[in-house]
Amino acid sequence: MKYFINLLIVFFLITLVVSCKSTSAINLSAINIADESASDQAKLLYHKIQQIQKKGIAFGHQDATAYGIGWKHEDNPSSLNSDIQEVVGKLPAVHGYDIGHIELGRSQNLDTVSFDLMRDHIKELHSMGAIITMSWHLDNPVSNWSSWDTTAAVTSILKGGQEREKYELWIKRLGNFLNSLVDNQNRVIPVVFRPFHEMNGSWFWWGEDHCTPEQYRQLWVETQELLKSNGVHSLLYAYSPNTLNSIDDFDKFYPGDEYVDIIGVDIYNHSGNEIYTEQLKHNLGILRQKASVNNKPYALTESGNNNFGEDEKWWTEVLYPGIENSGIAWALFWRNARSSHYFSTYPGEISEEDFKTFAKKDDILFLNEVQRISN
Ligand code: BMA
Repeated sequence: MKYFINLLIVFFLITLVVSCKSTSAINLSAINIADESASDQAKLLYHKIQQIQKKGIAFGHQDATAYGIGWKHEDNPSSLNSDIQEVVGKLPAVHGYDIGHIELGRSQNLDTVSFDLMRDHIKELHSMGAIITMSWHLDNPVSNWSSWDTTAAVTSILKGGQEREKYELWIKRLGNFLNSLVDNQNRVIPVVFRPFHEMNGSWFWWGEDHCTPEQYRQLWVETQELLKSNGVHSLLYAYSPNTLNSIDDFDKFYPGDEYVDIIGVDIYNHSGNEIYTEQLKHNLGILRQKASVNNKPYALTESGNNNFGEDEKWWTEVLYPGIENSGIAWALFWRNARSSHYFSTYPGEISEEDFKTFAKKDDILFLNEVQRISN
């Protein structure tokens, strides 16, 4: 009996040593990200993204659990629902949110998602191992209209600008929200933050025709400084232009390696299937080339088919050939807002069966698979 107990103790000690080794094997001080005071949680997220990239492509969906086609979370608040889960029985691994209107102190974002609901879902999804990413369709600080109002505004919020004070207040509100996202041990939940996206297009006030590349870079750097001075250290910063024609397009507004953690690109299927697949290959090739130099993880930060029409096999025949072996850590599909504005599938949708086939591919990862990838 004594021998047996001794054996048990030895076994217990070995297990302890092995499990401690696997956590301490991550050398956090060797992870250098844009925020030099980044939290351990942010560094662990960075590490997790690097691990995911080695295994496959995490499937992401915008506002996945807040609403879908024909339902919203408030209708059935007791459980986490998602169009994707209804189709394949699994939740997405990456969850995108937009925090537009947090700057105004509102209780709901620009798409009427309540910030309280967003916080609750982020807490729950993070505890299950999901990755959280955020875009920011902030209003135009000069005209007080939307992100799509292109009244000149960038210089007005840079240091010394007329609306600087307002912008500082906006960042304070944003910072308060980000710091309110805490796990059950009161640690701030890390987020991939993707501000001022699609800057190489001209549809947003921070876009190509509305500021110079220098002003854009200054906006990026000053925003990062303001967030840090508001005590926000939970972010990985993602730079995501819209579909690129060349590597120069990528470089034009790039804030610099020391201010960016993840590189991405937003590509929608606007001009037909063949062009889309080609754009994916070409653009993800550009990211791969950049990453081979700056060693940053990269992702398809927004995508989707905004006109499924007859595209029953869109997932396996149009999207997949463009992303397979690309090395991206994730692909995030935009929101399923209504049947005339959706970017992923849902029950009864034309590409539903094909999505099931796509989801079975070894390299397409859902929450249950990403959960197992340790920090
Ligand atoms: C856009 C559209 C808009 C939405 C915005 C922010 O691409 O989906 O309806 O308000 O994203 O989510």
